[in-house]
Order: sequence, then structure tokens, then C-alpha cells
Amino acid sequence: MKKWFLMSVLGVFAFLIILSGCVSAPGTGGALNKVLKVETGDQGWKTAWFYGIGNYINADATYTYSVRIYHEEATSVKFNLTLKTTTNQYKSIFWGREVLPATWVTIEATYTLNSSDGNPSDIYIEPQTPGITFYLDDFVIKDESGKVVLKTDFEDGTEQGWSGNNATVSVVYDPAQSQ
Ligand SMILES: [Ca+2]
Repeated sequence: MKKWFLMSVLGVFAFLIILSGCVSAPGTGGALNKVLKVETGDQGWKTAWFYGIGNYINADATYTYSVRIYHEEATSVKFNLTLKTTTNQYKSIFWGREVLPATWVTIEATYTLNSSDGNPSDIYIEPQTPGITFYLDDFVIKDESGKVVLKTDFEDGTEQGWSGNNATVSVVYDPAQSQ
């Protein structure tokens, strides 16, 4: 009888250990995700810059742009995605899209550059609030057929073409995962 009781207690312990493993595992979904950290200066514009976007996209063609953005400011921050052309025009792909605090938000927009405005030169993401730190991941451009023409996910640990303008960029682990 005593032995039976001991086996039952051990069985319950084993069950609890297995259960706790199941509960804690899905939180990170396995591997930790790498993202681009952007620490901006006192001006809020043109902070995360991708030069040479003309290597991936053309004028007079329609593309869908998507990017995930995250920040830990006290209030929502609005973000812009802008395409600079070879004739120094600045074309808004999206403008003032709101990202809530401590929440990864996916922003998607479709845009066609008219060749009368030049060819694609550079692309940049900027917050409308100056001086903040934000994070971006999975910047993807797809053509009309749905084919991915550019994807930056930072999983190789490099900036993958992004650089800072009045900002510092670096690849870090997702701050939402490490909390
Ligand atoms: Ca990533």
C-alpha cells in the first residue's frame, strides 16, 4: 500500500514536469528571432535607410510592401515608408501608420512608381516621433504575381542592406521574446 502511494506521488510529479515543459515551450516557438534595432537621433526622419532599392524594383510596376515594426515608447508612434527616386523625389508608400507600444504591428501597402517621377533609388522607414528606439523585421517586397523580390529578416545576423541615417542600426534578438 505504501509503495503504491509512493508510485502515485512520483507519477503526479512526472506529469507536472511534462506539463510545465509543454506550457513553457511554445512561448518562443523554438529559435529566437533576430530583428533590426534602430536607435534614432534627435530628428525623427529618414532613419532606417536602404540604398540601391532599384536593384530590386522598377518604375511602372506595382509592388506590395510589408514590414513588422515594434517599439517600447509610452504611447503609439506613427511610421512612414518613403521611396526616393533618381530625380530626387520622395514618394510616400505609407504615411502615419500607427504602431501601438510593445506590440509587433505588420504594416502593408501597395505602391506603383510612375516613371515620369524617376526610377527607384532608395527607400527609408522613419518614425514621426523623433529620438526613439524602434525595431523592424520581415521587410518584404512582392511583385504583382506575388513573387518575393526582396526580403530582409536579419536571421543571418547582418543588417542586410539597411543602414542608419541620423540613427544607429544593429541586429538584436526580438525584445518582445526576451521578456
Ligand atoms: Ca527576423
